[in-house]
Amino acid sequence: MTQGDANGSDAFDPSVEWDFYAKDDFSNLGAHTGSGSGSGESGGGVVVPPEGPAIGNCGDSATLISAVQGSGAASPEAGKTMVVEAVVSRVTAFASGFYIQEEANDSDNNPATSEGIFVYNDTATDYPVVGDKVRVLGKVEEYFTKTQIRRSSLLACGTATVP
Ligand SMILES: [Ca+2]
Ligand SMILES: [Ca+2]
Repeated sequence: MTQGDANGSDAFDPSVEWDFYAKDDFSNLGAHTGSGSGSGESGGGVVVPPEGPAIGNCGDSATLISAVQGSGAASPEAGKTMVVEAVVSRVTAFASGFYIQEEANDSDNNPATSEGIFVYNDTATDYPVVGDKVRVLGKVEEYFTKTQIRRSSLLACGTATVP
């Protein structure tokens, strides 16, 4: 019985530890919310819209490469996920990517903004060929002072004259 009382004081210790654990739990909660909400919601059958824009269909509105590039040294859109649609002008498999160029009528007629951009293939192993019109969804990044788009998905949209 006296031992029971001692156990009672033992129960106090875990309660002190519980306070500590609650603190631990709080920071874990922050980490959990990110991964937990994704798998939890999909597990529950709730459709979670993907982050950022969807790739859409060929011919849908897209961000102009000139807007992705901007007129400054670094892209004003770095870090964002965007969709562009343009014509493949060069394929550099050794650099794991290809260059795309806006169609002539998508040019902003501003020589300070580039109409071309490098698309880094990332995990994709297929390459378009020069003259393919492609619609690319990906994250805008600065890579060794050059702006690139890290390919997440790609739609083939036929062929076009290389601008
Ligand atoms: Ca275009
Ligand atoms: Ca331009």
